[in-house]
Amino acid sequence: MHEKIVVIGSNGQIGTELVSELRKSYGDGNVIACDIRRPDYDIKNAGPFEFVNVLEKEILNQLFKKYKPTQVYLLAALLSATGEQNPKLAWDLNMNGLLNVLDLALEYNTARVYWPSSIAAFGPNSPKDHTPQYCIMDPNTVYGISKLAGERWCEYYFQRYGLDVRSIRYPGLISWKAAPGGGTTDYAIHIFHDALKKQAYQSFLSAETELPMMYMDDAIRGTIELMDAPAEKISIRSSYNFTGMSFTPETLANEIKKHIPGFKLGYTEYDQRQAIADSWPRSIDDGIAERDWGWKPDFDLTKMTAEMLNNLRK
Ligand code: AKB
Repeated sequence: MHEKIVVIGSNGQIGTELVSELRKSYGDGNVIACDIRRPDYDIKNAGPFEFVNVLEKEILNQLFKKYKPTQVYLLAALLSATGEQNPKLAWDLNMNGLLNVLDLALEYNTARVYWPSSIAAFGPNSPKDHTPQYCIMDPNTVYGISKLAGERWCEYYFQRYGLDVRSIRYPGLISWKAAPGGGTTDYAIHIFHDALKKQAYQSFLSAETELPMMYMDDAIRGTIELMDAPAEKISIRSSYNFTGMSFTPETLANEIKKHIPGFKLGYTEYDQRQAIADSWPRSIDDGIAERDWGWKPDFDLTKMTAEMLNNLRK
């Protein structure tokens, strides 16, 4: 099938890299980058770009009408930390943005829709270690609540209308190309920038706060592999557990010290983000993703740290 792919939220941390990767496979002209902000990357020069606010349904409708996309990736969202500063906006964007896209995908016969969930869909009473696909989920951030509700909507649209929606529960994503977007796991990116600039970093999460993480190259590959998998292989229509590695600020700092021996890690005063991190899993069991579509991460802590430092040095 000739693919036309729309990526909404193309300027963000994931969108920036996803658009480049999709354009390599499907051709620059067939991947339409969309955001509310002008892209400052090659995205605009390489292929089509549209200004789109996912909450403006008529503009979104025009987008679907113009391109008749075969695939839509909806990445526009407010993340955990920013969401707590503006809970109503986070709910509105994360929920109504999703519903607008699901409705238009049905109306315009979009073959496949991708929407990301997160480890934030889990909560303080979810098992902390090797958190299974199915367990108690009691998120206590507005971001997590919107992700859990969004997962239920995705499954609902699949079961009720047959819409082929696919989703992954992303862990913290670590990348060097585009800035992170206001999450609790962002420390694991800031630490690399400060390690190179100042040989020191003040972490807003405590030394022993362990969280599931993944290097962006793995996240992009896994996302595209999920979208390319035959529909009959997809047994989860809410959102798949997905992980690459787990570490604490202290273990990450020790790995950085192997490259920058003088690196010093300090800690800031208590921050709201600590409470968010404490409510999330320490590690994730993603065995169903492995079984269904062959998911396997390539980057562990050692390989990711070396890659981050090499690329940021350039
Ligand atoms: C965040 O920290 O909010 C995100 C996430 C884990 O979904 N990176």
